[in-house]
Amino acid sequence: MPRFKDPSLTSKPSSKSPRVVDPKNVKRSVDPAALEMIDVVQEQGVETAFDRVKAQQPQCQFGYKGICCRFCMMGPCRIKSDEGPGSRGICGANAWTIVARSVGLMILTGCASHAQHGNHITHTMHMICDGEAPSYEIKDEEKVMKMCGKLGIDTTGKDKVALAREIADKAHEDFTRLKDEGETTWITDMVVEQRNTVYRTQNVMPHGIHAVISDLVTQAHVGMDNDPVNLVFSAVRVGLADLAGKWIATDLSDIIFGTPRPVMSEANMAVLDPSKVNVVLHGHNPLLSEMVIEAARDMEEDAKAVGAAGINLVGICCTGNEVLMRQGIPLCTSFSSQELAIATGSVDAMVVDVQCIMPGLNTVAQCFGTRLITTTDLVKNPGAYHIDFQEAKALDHAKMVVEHGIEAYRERNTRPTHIPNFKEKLVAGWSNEAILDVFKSVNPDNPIRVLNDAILSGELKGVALMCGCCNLKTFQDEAHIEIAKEMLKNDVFVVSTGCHAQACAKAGLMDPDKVDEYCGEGLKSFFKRISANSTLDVGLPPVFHHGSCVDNSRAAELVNYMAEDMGVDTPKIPFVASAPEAMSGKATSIGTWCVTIGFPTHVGTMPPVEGSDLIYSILTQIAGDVFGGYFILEPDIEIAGQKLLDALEYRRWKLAIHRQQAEDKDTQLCQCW
Ligand code: XCC
Ligand code: SF4
Repeated sequence: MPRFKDPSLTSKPSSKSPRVVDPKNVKRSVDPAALEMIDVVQEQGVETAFDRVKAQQPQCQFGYKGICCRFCMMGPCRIKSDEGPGSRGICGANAWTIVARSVGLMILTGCASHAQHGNHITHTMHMICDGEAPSYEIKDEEKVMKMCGKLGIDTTGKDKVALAREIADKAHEDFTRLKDEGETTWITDMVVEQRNTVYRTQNVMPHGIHAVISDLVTQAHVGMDNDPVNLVFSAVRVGLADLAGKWIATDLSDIIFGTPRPVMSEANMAVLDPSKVNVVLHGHNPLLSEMVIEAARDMEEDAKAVGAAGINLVGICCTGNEVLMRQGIPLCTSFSSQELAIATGSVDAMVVDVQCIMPGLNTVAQCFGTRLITTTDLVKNPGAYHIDFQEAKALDHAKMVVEHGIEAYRERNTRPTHIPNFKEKLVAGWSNEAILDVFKSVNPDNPIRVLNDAILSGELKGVALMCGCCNLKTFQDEAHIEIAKEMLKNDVFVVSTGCHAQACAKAGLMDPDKVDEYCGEGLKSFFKRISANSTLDVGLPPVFHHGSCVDNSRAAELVNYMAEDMGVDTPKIPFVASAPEAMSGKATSIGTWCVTIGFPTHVGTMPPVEGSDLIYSILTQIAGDVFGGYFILEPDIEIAGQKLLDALEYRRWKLAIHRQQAEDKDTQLCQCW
């Protein structure tokens, strides 16, 4: 059971805080650039998500609670009463089954998206190793060797390409393995042994990623699984498959493009430059964006030939995070304000691949002369340009993207632009490898011990993974920034991914000059200690940019390193997760594995589960008993911060007691649990 110091706090929402904040207010952001652009589009009568969220109010309460079903054509069915025929769908499914199926479906879309991302990179790695994708290379030999170590691949006498091929083979097996053919390697070889045991005994260990997805889809069909608990446990298995898929994506991306290292850059709309050809890289998968970067380097002169000062690449969403982490490409904005970036009138081309590409984009693009370019047959948008991006001809196809940008710049001519003058500087690129390198200056033999010791000594209060989308049910970035500040003030080491990282970047929370302003005394002294002998040429920022959404795998790796070093299972570690503005199916699948790995996991926007008291209590209570992690559902920003700090404190207290006992009895820490 989760415990909070203040007994009035529980994992359920604390107060009557509204599910949709200030529903009729269109100025739904705290980002100054976004607020300025909302005024601009309002004046011009250009419709964006900020208008549409208002138009959708009030939202359907059946949908909100998860108690409507459209899974077959006898429906739609709604749960209208507590008893009698109105308490079930036509087939007899009750609220518990309907909620479990519909939430399971959200988790499925998330897992499938991350799996598609991972299998795309796996396929490309095969092509690279077979000489079929000459624009790419196996760049990071160190990561190849690290992965061979983790996966038990014998390296003797093999070069990096042969080894990369074996790694890709293992990943391919993880996607395609069928039931009774073994377990998912990117779980079994990545988490501590105690976790594997829990996953096996609870029967949630995934076999193959695609098979696990297909099983839950099957269970959700009309006339299939009517046991809500069984459905939830299948959804947990899908959550773990999500973790495996994204972990593969991270590891293989590092191998192909290099493991991120600290890099300086800037964030927010003033990174757009009206004198240059502005090309926005938007979506998720670095296979496309890395090539566009290379193409743009080759094509500077072409841009100058049409009168531009050069080519300016900027990022949005997780593509933005990928290219920021590895190449220092500046960040333009995050999910909710993607249309507003186009409304600056300065975006010549926006190239997209997969995920978080708003269907509303092209309408705005057409108003402002922006060429929206889709690149995969999984994402098309009527009226947009389409380049069928093929890995075999990656650089040629990327050049076509840049050509569109140059052409659109020529057409832009003297059309006015309006770019809000806001940007912040930042340091990104904090892979675990980069973080451990910093710790090495204190403890070269066992760098992770530096973090563990700081927590055990009380200098740090724990670690928080802050992640997830922006959701216009709340004000963009407000909860992201306020909860992060609360963590920093209370000496919590914050790693951040996805649109949370972008909120922090835009608010200056990744600027090393802001450490004194935002961090508590413990965190400040920790940073001072670890940077004293470090050879880094950049400062340490308050919040550490840990990467894109798939890179939440880096947080899973970090907690496993910590647990391994302490000799305990992952739920014993003072490590919490928070998605203050979760929105996508991917956020639900990430939240699911966060709980199974043992994180108290805060979600600030309510998932559609409140119509089933059973599912609701599984998420907030029973999960804690079974997996050690549990959901904290809390829209109230201040109380959410308190709950996260309480959850960390409880674990620190427990860890200290057991550590004392272990010392007294001269046993391993794990034996006293
Ligand atoms: Fe999309 Fe990854 Fe969410 Fe942002 S955070 S809105 S999923 S870009 Ni992952
Ligand atoms: Fe209604 Fe059952 Fe069909 Fe869902 S599956 S729409 S509850 S009849």
